[in-house]
Amino acid sequence: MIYHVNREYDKDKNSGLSKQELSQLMLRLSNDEAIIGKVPNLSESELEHLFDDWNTNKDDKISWIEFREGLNRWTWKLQDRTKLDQIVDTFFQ
Ligand SMILES: [Ca+2]
Ligand SMILES: [Ca+2]
Repeated sequence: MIYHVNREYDKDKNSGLSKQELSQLMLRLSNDEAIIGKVPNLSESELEHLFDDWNTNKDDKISWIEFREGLNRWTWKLQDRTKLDQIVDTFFQ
């Protein structure tokens, strides 16, 4: 699923996401919880930082591998334990 999304947003089909393509992809994810869970809206500078962080080989594009690994790291970093507990509690009430 994520792979498909990544391919779909790789507009120029160079097997990587440019900063602009990543921006469009993250916007889509922030508006669609069904794909990977809620992704927060990102500011320009946050996206800038995210791109640099995920682009581990510094070739100006995010490959599928980089995207997947970046997303994994990022999700853990953003994990809000209190919020998560609240959601789980609500779910089981
Ligand atoms: Ca591309
Ligand atoms: Ca890269």
